[in-house]
Amino acid sequence: MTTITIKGMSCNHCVMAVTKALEEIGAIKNVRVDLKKGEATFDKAGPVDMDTIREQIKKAGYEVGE
Ligand SMILES: [Cu+2]
Repeated sequence: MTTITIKGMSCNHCVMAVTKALEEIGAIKNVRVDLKKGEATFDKAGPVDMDTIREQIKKAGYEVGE
């Protein structure tokens, strides 16, 4: 399981948008987004490039923290 920090989420709509953005990346499964913690966790079903994740999140209007 991988956990990343997502910056900029403020409501359930943001959670849905981030979840969808991550699920669109083919090799990512079981996405769970924690609004309070500002975190997203997921499983990798194959190799996933961190830059791809960053881009996807950015396109949705949020930012991946360090
Ligand atoms: Cu929102």
